[in-house]
Parts: sequence; C-alpha cells; structure tokens
Amino acid sequence: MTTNAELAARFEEFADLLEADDVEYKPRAYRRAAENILAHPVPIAEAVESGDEDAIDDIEGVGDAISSKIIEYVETGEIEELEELREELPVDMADLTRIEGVGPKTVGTLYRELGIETLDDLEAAAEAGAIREVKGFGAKTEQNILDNLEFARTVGQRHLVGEARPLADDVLAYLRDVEEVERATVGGSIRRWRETIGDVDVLAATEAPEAVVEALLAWDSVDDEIESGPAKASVRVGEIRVDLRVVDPAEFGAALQYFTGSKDHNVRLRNYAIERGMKLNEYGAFDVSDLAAAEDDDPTHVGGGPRAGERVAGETEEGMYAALDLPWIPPELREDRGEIDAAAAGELPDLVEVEDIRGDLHTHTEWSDGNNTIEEMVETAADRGYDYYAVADHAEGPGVVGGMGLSDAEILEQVEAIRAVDDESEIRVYAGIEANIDADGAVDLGDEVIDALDVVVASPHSALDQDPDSAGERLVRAIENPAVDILGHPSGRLLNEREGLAIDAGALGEAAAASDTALEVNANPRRLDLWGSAVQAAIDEGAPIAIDTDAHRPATLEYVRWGVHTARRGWAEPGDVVNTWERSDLEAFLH
Ligand code: DGT
Ligand code: CA
Ligand code: CA
Ligand code: ZN
Repeated sequence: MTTNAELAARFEEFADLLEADDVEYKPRAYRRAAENILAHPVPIAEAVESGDEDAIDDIEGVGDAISSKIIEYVETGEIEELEELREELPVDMADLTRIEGVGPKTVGTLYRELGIETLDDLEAAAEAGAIREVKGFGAKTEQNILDNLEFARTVGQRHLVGEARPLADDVLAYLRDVEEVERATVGGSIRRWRETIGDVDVLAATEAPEAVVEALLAWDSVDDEIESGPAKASVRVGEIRVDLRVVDPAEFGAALQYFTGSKDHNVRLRNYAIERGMKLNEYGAFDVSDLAAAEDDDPTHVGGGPRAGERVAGETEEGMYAALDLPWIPPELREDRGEIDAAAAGELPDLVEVEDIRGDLHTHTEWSDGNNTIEEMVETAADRGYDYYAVADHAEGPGVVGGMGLSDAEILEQVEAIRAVDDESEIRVYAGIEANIDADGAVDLGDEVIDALDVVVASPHSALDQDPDSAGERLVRAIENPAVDILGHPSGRLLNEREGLAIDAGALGEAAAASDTALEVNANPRRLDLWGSAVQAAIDEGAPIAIDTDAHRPATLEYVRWGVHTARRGWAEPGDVVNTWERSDLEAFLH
C-alpha cells in the first residue's frame, strides 16, 4: 500500500517542478499538503481504498484538486500531470537543489537557458563561466555553486529520519500483520535515531523465513526489488532502501544487538566481551573461557565456528548485555561515546521521553510566517496535553524576509493578543518572540518589548557561513544577553542543504550554564539542531536544553518526537530539559 511518506514526496516533487516553471501559489499549497500528509497519523491510502473520500478532504490543506491526485496516485501509481512535468523538466532536482542558494526556480532557469540536468552539468557550466552570463545570475552565484558542489555530492545519499522513520513504521506495521512473523523491529541507524539514515534495517523473527521474505516482496509499497535470498531481502520504497533480515527466534536478540550498531559500539562491546572470556556475534553470546575443554566433550563445538562455545544468550537483547553483566543500553546511546563504561558503572542516564514534555517554547503563527492563528495553535497544544505553550513569531532583523518579521510595535500588539488567548485557554500561553542574532551577536529588541515578553528565543538566521571563531563569539554573546532565554537552532544548519555555523558545543554549553540560557534542540526534522554529540557536550558543561518544534502549523507540533530522540542521543535526562519542568520551575528559569 502507498505510504503517507511516499505521497508526501510526490507532492513535494510536484511543488518543486511547478516552482521551476514559475507557477505561483500552487507550490506552496502542495508543500503544505505534503507536510500534512506526512504528519497524518493513519495511512491515507486506506481511506482511498475504502472509498472514504471525506477522510481525505478532512486532511488540512487538502482540497478537491489535491485529493483527486491522491486517489489517482494510490489507484494507478502515477499522477499524470506530474509525469508530464517530469518530462518537461528532466533534471536531478534533489541533487541540484541540495546546493545552498539553488532552489527549484534556479534549476528551472538553468535548464531552460543552459540545458543543465545534473550536478556534473552544473559544475561544467560554472567552471566555463557560463552561469554568470545568464540573466539574474552573477559571478558570485557562480562561485557559490562551485564552493558548495562538494557538500551537495557527499550528502546526497542520506535520508532525513523524519522521512525514513514513518516508512520504517509502515514496514513494521505491515510485517507484524504477517502470520509467520513472531517479532519485527528496526535496527541500524534508524533504531539509534540518527538524524540522517543511509538505509532502513528491519529484523524479523520467524520459523518460516521464506514466507516472510516473500511477504515483504509482495508489499504494495515496494517499488523495486534490489536483491533477495532465503532469509533476507532488500527493496526500494520510493527513494529509500529497506534491508530485511529474517532470523530464528532463538537468535533474534543477538541479531538485533548486532544489526543495531553502531559499528563502533559493537567493536567496543565485543572487545569488552573478549576481556571477560565471552564472544558476541549475531547468533548469540558465547562463553569461550573454557572453549578447549568444551570442544573435547561436545562434537558440535568442533571447528570454532560462529556458534562455538557455550551459548549463554541470544533470544533477547537484554540477555546479550546481561551476559556481560551490563544493563540494556538504549539504542540512542550506542555511538561509542562512553555508554559501555557508564553501563558498567551503573551510571546510564535516565533518558527524557516524549511523555515528559510539558510544553513547546518555540512556535509560530500567521502573525509571522506560520500558517495558523494563535488560537488554533494553542488549541492543538492543549489537545496534546501540554501545560504551557509559547508563541514565538519572528521579529524583524537580519536573515528574516522583509515584512515577515514583527516590528517592536507589532510585537507589543501581539503580546496583547496572546494574553487574550491565554485568558480563555486552559493551558498557560506565554508571549514569546524569535529574535535574530546579527553577525556580531547582537539581538535587536527594545527594552519595552523585552519587559512585555515572557520568552525570548534568539536564533541565527544570517551570516551562517562565518568562520568558527566569529561564530563562537557571536553565539556566546547572544547566550550571555540577559534578555535571551533560549538559543534557537544554534548552528542554523539544514540537513542535506547547508552546513550552518561551525560550533563548539562545549563552549556554548559552558556559557549557557553560567548565564541560565537554554540551548535548543530544534525538532524540525530538517534541522535537528543541536544534535546528539553536541547536546552531550553541552549537558556535560551543565547547560539546560529546550526541545522545541518550531512548528508553523498544528500538525508539526508532532515534530517533538524527533527532538526528544535527538536529545536522547545527547544523553539528556528530564532534569536537563527545561520544558519537561513544572510550570513554576520553568517560570523561575524564564525570569
Ligand atoms: P546507515 O544505514 O548508514 O544510516 O547506518 P547503519 O548504522 O544503519 O549501518 P548499516 O545499514 O550499514 O548496517 C546496520 C548495522 O549492522 C550497523 O549499525 C552495525 C551492523 N554492521 C553492519 N556491517 C557491519 C560491520 O562490518 N561490522 C560490524 N561490527 N557491524 C556491522
Ligand atoms: Ca541502515
Ligand atoms: Ca543496511
Ligand atoms: Zn528560526
């Protein structure tokens, strides 16, 4: 069956191609639909197949035109209009737009003017000086393209966890319904919640491996079979590769431990095992301290193969760690950043969970570039069970598109509007702002505005290519600014799109701890900024963390999931995360 992720990807592609064609308005509508389709909690294809068209129309941002395309795609696997657009513009859109500063419009122009279809074409044109000759382009753009080509090439192959995880959830739901499957779960980077995913690893336990392999190959969502064998299969779903391995239930825990990785974690764990007379592999944990004697007694052990030694664990992953006298280690920690020592010492962190989050402190409304009213956003937050919620629209300033950010006068006006919603709301609604940090670290807000606001998020939106020293000074100055409560998306990176500022998270953490400023884990799956290792370094210095969605519409308050798992990769406990705190503690922190 068609997944929501796949549908969303088609509408994103649609939007790109229309934008390249200079079509107005429609691209925005398609992107909005794509975002809501992706965030939709149940597979939309089910509604199509059961003829429940109202359920499709009820999805926010989906009207008649889009719903008929959804139906067309689910039923035929194609959208005719999209196929036509693809023919008109046969370019590697995803590759080309990965270059910072090159969007779909630019791709359209470069195709029409110079016939550029691929990154190689683009490089050749830039090197020949042909780009600067195109109307609207200059030598600077040309140089920017040359500077960014390498980054665009290296990041091309990885998918955002925000795109891959919904697909992985669909695969699991499908496999768990297969009769022969006893257990199914994900492994690899997706189980560790890395922010980008090379491929989706899935593990199933069964006594009937071939039936399970066949079931995956027969899944409606599969676009291509890459390879298959008696106990494994690799398929392509949309642009994402899914690797299934089928194992004996008695070895499921061992296989899961092995295929979850990371490789570095496994290498260290195996060495830890060897030092204790144990051997670990994908079939189990084996006591090899007495291997020579065992071989004499038991002919099945002869040869020292992968199952040699006395097997002490393998059915469960807990058992694998327990065989080494270690507690089970959460997958997010398995990056060889001290987790095995911490486990041995009984000092694993008690990681933050989605249910611990009591509110969101960085969200937008239609007052700036958000899509919805304050009331609509707050209502969704209340429905989620939050205790508090901050509206933090963009202030005007460097990096904020003209007219979109709020002036001081408009901020004061919005504070009134927020107070009015707060009076009517069952949850506490804070008046916040997302202010801009200029290249030198200054935050431009008037004193009157600062006094009126409850929460100031300050974020870098401009000069994101400055050198590491300047970036460090800039961000520390913002952190130390007494008006600033939260440093928003500290690096400004966009995954697979731009690198953002080179930051020293330890130094930021030290400044943040000293000045009671929280560092944000921006949960937007395109950002995940800060990321795991940076969060860990900041928390080590005592920095408070805020996990915020930066939502621009109700559906994306769901992004909190990505943020929490990213914070877990940084060893964050609830106490480290200000928006898990009780309201009174949070308010003391904000003051
Ligand atoms: P990815 O897919 O690039 O985002 O990263 P992973 O970690 O999912 O890596 P992948 O898909 O190549 O392999 C899945 C897991 O299998 C990996 O995390 C650890 C395990 N694994 C794969 N190859 C090796 C290997 O050569 N040595 C060890 N120790 N483990 C491996
Ligand atoms: Ca993988
Ligand atoms: Ca793999
Ligand atoms: Zn921002």
